[in-house]
Amino acid sequence: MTLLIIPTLALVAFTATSPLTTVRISTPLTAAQPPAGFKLIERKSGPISITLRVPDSGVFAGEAIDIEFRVTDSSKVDPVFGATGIPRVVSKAVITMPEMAGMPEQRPKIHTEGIPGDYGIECFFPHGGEYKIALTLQIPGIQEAVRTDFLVDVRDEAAPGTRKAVVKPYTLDVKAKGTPKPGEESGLQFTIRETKSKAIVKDFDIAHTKLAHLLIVSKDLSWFAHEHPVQQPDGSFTHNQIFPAGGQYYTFMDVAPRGAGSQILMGSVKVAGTTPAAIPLVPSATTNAVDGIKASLKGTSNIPIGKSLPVTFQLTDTSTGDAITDLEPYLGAFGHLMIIHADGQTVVHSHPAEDEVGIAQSKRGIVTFNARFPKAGIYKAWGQFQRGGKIVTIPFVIPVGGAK
Ligand SMILES: [Cu+2]
Repeated sequence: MTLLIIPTLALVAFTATSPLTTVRISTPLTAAQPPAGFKLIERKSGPISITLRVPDSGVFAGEAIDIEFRVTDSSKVDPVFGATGIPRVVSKAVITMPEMAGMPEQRPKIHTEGIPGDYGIECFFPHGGEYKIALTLQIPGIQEAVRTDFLVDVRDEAAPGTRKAVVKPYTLDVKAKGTPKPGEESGLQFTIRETKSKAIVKDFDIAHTKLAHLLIVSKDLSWFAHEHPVQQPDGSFTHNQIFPAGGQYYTFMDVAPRGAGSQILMGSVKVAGTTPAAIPLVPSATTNAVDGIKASLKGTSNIPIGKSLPVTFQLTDTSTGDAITDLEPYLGAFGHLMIIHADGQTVVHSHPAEDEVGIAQSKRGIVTFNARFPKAGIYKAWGQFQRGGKIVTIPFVIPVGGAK
């Protein structure tokens, strides 16, 4: 996906003669200096300096955070206060994940801080990984926009109770028509609201050809469905799921409220009737065959926690043993991989590698995903592929971090 930022402005790219530099500033403490505890990343364009402040304590997924930056003019240096902060800069930010191409971008709000030249980007990172913050600054007195970007490493969501309580920007309500019964249409309704205003979110960016992706799993993760609820005029989404049996089910809505990036919102549904005995999650072999496709899983031994890594499905035809070369795009990609922790509380963000190499490999039956496992434990993974107009779902159970 090509990101176009303010196409009407002439954008000044930083050239080789003004290389982007990352420096630690060690000037004496002044009023314009940030409090201790921040890593400063500086970008320069002529006399203009843009410094991003990243907390030393880290940036965590699942927490709203203002990431501040300061814009200064080094041609105007005050002996006490240092380079002069530039007020009234009109800034835009676009946040993407380089390793997850094709994800909806975030366009966060930027506000001015109390000190002239200081600005705050209102960030919320839905999951861990490396994010790129691309800034476009319209600086008073400078005709051309200044454009630069910063990479910020976002840690996985902290374990509950280890960080101060956080308010997530969106909530999900899941309702059913009465109590759902096995084998009957359940009339599920999913309503996404802004947490603060409680307003129903109606406007979403499309991800993988859909406004919303819904995963429904039984509590023991033995049963799985991947559906696409339909948006209603009031903004909510509906889906008539038919459940196979009684018991508790987890629902995960993957949606991208306009400009906010992809968010996975959790809910649950109770289905009437007896709950079948839970099927234990036992690490599986690294090959599995479903509906004529044999998948060999690569890259899942000794998975590091909290690092993005490639997970590859090597697909062969079970009858001929040959590599599968006739995969069809499904929801805009050659494969989808969904991974959920055994506790049903953590969904692994996974995305097909959609670059040229990834696409060429997929046409030879080698489909690679980027995935990231935020904590130790047993995970269930479902790879989905389309061949001959039919979607095939191939499950695996993967232990991470010494789990057995
Ligand atoms: Cu989907």
